[in-house]
Amino acid sequence: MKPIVDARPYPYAFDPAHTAVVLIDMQRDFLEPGGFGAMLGNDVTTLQRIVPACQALLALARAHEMRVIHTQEAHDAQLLDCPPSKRARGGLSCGIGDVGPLGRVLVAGEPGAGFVAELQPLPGETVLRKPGKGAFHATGLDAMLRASGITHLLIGGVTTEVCVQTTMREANDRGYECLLVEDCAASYFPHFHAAVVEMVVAQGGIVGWAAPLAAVQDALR
Ligand code: C5J
Repeated sequence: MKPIVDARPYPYAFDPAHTAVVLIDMQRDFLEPGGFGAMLGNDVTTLQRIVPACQALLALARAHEMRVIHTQEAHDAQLLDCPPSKRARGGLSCGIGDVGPLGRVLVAGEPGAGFVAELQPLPGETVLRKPGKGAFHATGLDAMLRASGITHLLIGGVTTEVCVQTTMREANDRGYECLLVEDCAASYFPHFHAAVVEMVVAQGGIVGWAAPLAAVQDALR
């Protein structure tokens, strides 16, 4: 019998052998003072609050030998994969590619692009660098998932209405069965987070399912 999560809008059944946990962009640039998110004027503490829940989600995935994918929004050093339009957004005096307190902002290999200390990938887990907001854009994610027989995604990370929601919509359109683990995702704007959860489950689960981490843990007991 497959585990069944008490989810909205209706129960979500999944086989851990065909399920990946996708943790979106839990990077210092979004969660720590001096990073990209803070430079845009955001209060990063709203994102820091989900770190313990994300640790618990990773622990669950590891205990049940689920595939784990950590995505990372970061550009190459020459910014060849960063559209000028993206760089210009926000009108920042120190923006993408510039040197800030956490190194060059959103550039691969710089301290800010790295994951927060509590959520470091383990050997064997996938780190997926992505230049866009969605994890399927300009990456090999779809091919990688299909090659591994992954059909279901448990999704968390930041920020709910930007990279998490974009990725979930991309995945849904590609036929993946997606569950948003509500308390493992966060926005700088809590009302945006709440709105995304409702958007996902509305209309019979038009984008997928949503449930708290405890419901996923219960399903796997
Ligand atoms: C943003 C993200 N918000 N990971 N990135 O620029 O959501």
